[in-house]
Amino acid sequence: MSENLYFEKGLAMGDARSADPAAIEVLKKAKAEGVETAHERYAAQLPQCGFGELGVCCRQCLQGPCRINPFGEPKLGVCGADADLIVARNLLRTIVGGAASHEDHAYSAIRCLYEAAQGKADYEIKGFDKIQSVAAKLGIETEGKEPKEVAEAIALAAFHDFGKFDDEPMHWLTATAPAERVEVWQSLGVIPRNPDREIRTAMHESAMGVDGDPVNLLLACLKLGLVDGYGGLQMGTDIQDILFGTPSPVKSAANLGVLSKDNVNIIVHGHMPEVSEKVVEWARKLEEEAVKAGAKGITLAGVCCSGNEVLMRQGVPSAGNFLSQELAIITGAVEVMVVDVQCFMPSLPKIAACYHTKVVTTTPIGKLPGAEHVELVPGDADAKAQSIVRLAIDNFKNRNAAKVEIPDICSEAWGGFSVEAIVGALATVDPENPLKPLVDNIVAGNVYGAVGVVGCNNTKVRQDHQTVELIKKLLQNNVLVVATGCTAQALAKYGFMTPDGAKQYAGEKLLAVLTAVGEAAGLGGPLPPVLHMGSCVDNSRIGDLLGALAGYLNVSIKDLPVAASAPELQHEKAVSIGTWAVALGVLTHVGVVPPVLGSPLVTKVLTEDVEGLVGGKFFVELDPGKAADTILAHIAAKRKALGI
Ligand code: SF4
Ligand code: MSK
Repeated sequence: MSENLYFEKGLAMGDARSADPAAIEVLKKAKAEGVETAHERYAAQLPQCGFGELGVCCRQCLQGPCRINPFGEPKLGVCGADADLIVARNLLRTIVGGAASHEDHAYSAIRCLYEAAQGKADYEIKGFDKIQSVAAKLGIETEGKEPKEVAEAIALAAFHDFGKFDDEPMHWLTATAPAERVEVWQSLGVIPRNPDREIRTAMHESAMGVDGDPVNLLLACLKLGLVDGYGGLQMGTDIQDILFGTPSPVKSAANLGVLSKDNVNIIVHGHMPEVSEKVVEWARKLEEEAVKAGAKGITLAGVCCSGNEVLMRQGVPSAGNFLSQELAIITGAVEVMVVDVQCFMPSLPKIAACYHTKVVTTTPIGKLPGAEHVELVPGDADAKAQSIVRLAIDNFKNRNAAKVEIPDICSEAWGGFSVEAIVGALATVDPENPLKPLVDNIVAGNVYGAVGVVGCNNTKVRQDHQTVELIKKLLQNNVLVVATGCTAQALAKYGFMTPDGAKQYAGEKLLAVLTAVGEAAGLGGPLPPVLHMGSCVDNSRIGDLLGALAGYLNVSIKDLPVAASAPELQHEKAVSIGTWAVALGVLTHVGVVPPVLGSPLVTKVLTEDVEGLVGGKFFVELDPGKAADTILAHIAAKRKALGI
């Protein structure tokens, strides 16, 4: 069977939990072996609390929990807070959670860069081009300086944003975002000054007895979206590219079939490339030891955004996205799953205990009872990564062959489409003016518009289904798609990230453009119709691309024929990323109902009124076909307004 038909195969298998035939196979194995997954735990939660679903439950003080009845009484919490206030406060705290996760992730990368620049960390700085471009945007002098000196100055500039106490905007934001956006945000009073300070203030603002104005709280949501965008995503990506290099196109593979029954299998899972890059480096160096232990070698694979990071830079295949993390262990073939921060389920050690798999935690804030803890710090990363790889090799002998079943399902997948790589490919068509071929094709309607599709899986919706159906329709209508996060891994599984995928899924006009650029760039065929731009923090790459296009056309991002979508979001981070996208001026689709419907006011501001302030807004649509129609209509309206 053609790998591109895996999605249809999954649908034909008729499993409401997943559209992925590999996942369905392993879910059957799990059932036969009596292993519970997130799907069964979700079923056990049903019906979920209606107050929680509407966002009208408040636990902000010990007089609560208070619940507002949208259909009757009570209408007020003990302190007098109504549904609008409770929903707005809860939303702000959700966005704070997302922004804090990304910011803390970025902070770890900055710390690692700082120590690497001083020669105190086990990391070589690889991204020399990125040092130049980031220094240029920050106004850091590079003339006559060693790259390490500049890298140290960049790390200090980042620390400065986290440490400053004046009321000036954070420098990383003003150095990155289009000036027009900065002006809009300034006029609304939502520019972050210091990302840590804004997180503190937002927690204070949303505490019992502080901000009682839901609209003011929603403005704080916008501010925290910008904290996420610039203090998390942008800093994270910039610094990680400096440390590990800016990705360039690379061929890889995706789905559980990337695991090997003959090799030691090591999975990296989480988000921090400081951890995953080191594990990859040492797994490659210690392959001989695995052979001595009776394996044919070592197979590395990734899950969630650690998987995206090492796919983008190292071509390491992806074993799957968020809802496949437990399934990877249930194949019975994984010696070690290494986790760092974010998106690993607390269930993992319990599932691993049914097999021989060892789960290894690596950060002081991400521990799991039942896992082994090997703290991987920059100054001792080599020794720690070696010990993790050796743990996996040593564990190979404990594998129970009778329990190993790896679905023979995986697709080729290309990754590595950083903005620099995309501009590089376009430069093969027009070296003087690389963005011109893309913009000319947008103007001519050959590329009707562009959509960034991001985010997670969610047990509430069939794994990958909404994502794939939405993207199929957009591609048929000649919309170029870029993807990150678990959504990118979803699309990778079904052949959307291959040159053949362009022939199968792209509309005629889009296919012609992808073919012309792909051939000029020496790929010997079309560019994939969905460009893998990386992990969740790499959404900043999409922001950079939008900024460059808007700059080229001399318009605001809000005027571009573009949209964003998170068809299967689950994490707080997806909400904070979406808020940043809206602040950038982008129409943003979500395919899972967020807990805001208990407040008609909040719902109206998010889906209507905010557009008048920043140009972007949210829309919720669970039907992927209808979501595609709304996005296409939006693109049509933007094209008309631009006169194209
Ligand atoms: Fe109830 Fe108000 Fe306390 Fe919330 S802050 S739990 S609404 S009394
Ligand atoms: S890992 S945030 S489940 S995309 Fe970035 Fe995937 Fe969502 Fe985590």
